[in-house]
Amino acid sequence: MSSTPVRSEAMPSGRPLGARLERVYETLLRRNPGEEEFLRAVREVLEVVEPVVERRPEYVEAGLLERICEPERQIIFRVPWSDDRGEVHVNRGYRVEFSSALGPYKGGLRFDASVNASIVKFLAFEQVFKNALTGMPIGGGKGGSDFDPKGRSDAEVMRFCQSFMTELHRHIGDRTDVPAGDIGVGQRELGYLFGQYKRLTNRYESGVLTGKGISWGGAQVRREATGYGCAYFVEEMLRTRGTSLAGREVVVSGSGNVAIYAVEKVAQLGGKVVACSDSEGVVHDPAGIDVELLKQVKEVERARLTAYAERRGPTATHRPGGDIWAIPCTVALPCATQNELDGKDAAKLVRSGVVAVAEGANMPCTAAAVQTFQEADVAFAPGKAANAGGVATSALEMQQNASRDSWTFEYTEERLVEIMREIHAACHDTAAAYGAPGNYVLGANIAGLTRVADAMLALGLV
Ligand code: NDP
Ligand code: 2IT
Repeated sequence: MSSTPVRSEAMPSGRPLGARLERVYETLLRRNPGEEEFLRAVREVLEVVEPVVERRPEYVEAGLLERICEPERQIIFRVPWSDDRGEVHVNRGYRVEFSSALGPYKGGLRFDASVNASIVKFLAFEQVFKNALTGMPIGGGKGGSDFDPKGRSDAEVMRFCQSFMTELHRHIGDRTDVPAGDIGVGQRELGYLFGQYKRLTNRYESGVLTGKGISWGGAQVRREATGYGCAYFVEEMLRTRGTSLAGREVVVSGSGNVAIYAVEKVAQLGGKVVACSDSEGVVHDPAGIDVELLKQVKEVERARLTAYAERRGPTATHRPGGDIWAIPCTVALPCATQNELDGKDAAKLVRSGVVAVAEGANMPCTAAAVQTFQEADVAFAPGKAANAGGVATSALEMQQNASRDSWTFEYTEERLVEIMREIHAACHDTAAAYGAPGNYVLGANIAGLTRVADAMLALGLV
């Protein structure tokens, strides 16, 4: 796994587009120079759009393609804060409010040194289609900062979050824009952000953020939802092929929020996760990852994966800088970050007999990797479908906040399972209806796009 997020393979695939779509893309290139991640995310959608506009010429007349690629609003702001020694730091904050056609802008905040305008914009763009696929009333947005919480004290993280929210609070609200977590933003950060929002506005407005702690307005299952949802999506893909996760060896990259709960649900569904990773190395544990130990190390102690390997005993080995995709498996779940699995990694997985790959992370597979999986007839689920369980459960949290209610874990998980089945069916059936059975990339993009586009048509030229 590379710790550098952008590789040349991160560029769009370059498959030809029709003349009109090529013009849309040229405008995009001119307006967003060098923004590789954003350009690839849009190109992936444009590449499957041709048959849609043939069936729906009114989309073209209404300028929908041009509008859907341009964020409604982009906010960039300064975040000054001081560390424990009194030294001043200045970070950059972002919130890209991409589309509010289906509901308030909705999407996470990422705190990581690699965050820049292209990354936030690509994540916001993907979020629009992902959120549409959930069938819930949520638009799409994303935000974050190039602040890295790793190695910072709680007090430093709190001061940073308070400064970040001092600016962000003017732009968000339970009916306007509802952030949540993402890389580097978990319950600790959300707590400090919510506390500052509450102080600045003098309102206990629970629905302004999701992913909150249970005692201060959070919902059951939100913490688990992305990883659980990803495992359920894989189970559905395998079911359509007459098989299941039971008895399979699975590799999950990352060891953060998404990865931990993907590991847990795969095990509950009868699979065995034999490896996970972080940006420093890989843990190979052929006896099966001990998820309780993983939670203790990563969530409670905020320690590194080396601590897991030391305490797990002889079954586990830690390989600094190791290559997780070289470990044999039949199901692979990339759950760390963008562009972590390239064409060569995909070829290795195909050689080792992988039958299903689902993106727990956002855009972890390069365009070349996706093509390799599709050519080898591997069931491949793009992130906007496979990891949509997180944001869908955020929408359930918003529902509970709006009605001042709280649901049980069991009931909420049932809702999540139902939502993931519906997303799978929408992708699967749309792909078949457009003559590309089994192509979940095409199915997800077209199903998401048509939901957003139909709402935009109804709302007029805004
Ligand atoms: P966390 O911060 O909890 O965990 C991120 C994990 O990925 C860590 O193990 C981290 O290792 C690893 N990682 C981060 N950057 C890199 C890198 N450059 N190279 C290699 N490994 C890296 O984040 P989440 O689990 O919340 O998010 C993971 C992915 O899932 C992201 O793509 C996110 O956008 C996506 N996602 C998250 C959702 C959510 O609800 N949280 C919902 C849907 C998608 P280390 O500690 O060494 O940095
Ligand atoms: O990428 C994502 O879907 C998230 N980080 C979760 C967004 C949310 O609002 O729950």
